[in-house]
Amino acid sequence: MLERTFAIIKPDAVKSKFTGQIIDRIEKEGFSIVGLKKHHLSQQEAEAFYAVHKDRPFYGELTQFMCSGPVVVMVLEKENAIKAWRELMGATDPEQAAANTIRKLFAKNKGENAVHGSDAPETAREEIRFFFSDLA
Ligand code: 3AN
Repeated sequence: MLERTFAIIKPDAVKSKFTGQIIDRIEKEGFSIVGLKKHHLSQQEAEAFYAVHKDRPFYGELTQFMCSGPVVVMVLEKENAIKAWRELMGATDPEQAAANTIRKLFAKNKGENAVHGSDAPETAREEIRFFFSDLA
């Protein structure tokens, strides 16, 4: 089933100039980029976007990091895009991530981990709507 998911290239990877390499990999893996923009999140936007994590101990660190510099937000389309993008990202902790995944190649640690991806169809719809109201 052709599906859409939502992706972010996080501030660490943008700052390190990995944007081009990550986008190149996304296209080589067969995703179509349906939407793409560079955006600098406000603290308020980061808190709203990560509201599901508000009770986690790393919430403050996570939201501050996500507005520490610009990000690239994207809507990706492919067969089973949600699962395919999470597989391509790799595990949250780059030390646990499989070889050749984006996090293995580009992430610094569990917090500064290069990319984000929606984890389920409902979150994908909500996250797409958050940044791309015209594509939701
Ligand atoms: P994933 O992004 O792999 O779905 P989640 O949903 O467990 O991972 O966590 C959401 C985000 O919170 C992660 N992408 C990461 O940036 C951050 N995060 C998760 N665990 C930690 C941690 N122990 N310390 C700092 N940040 C974390």
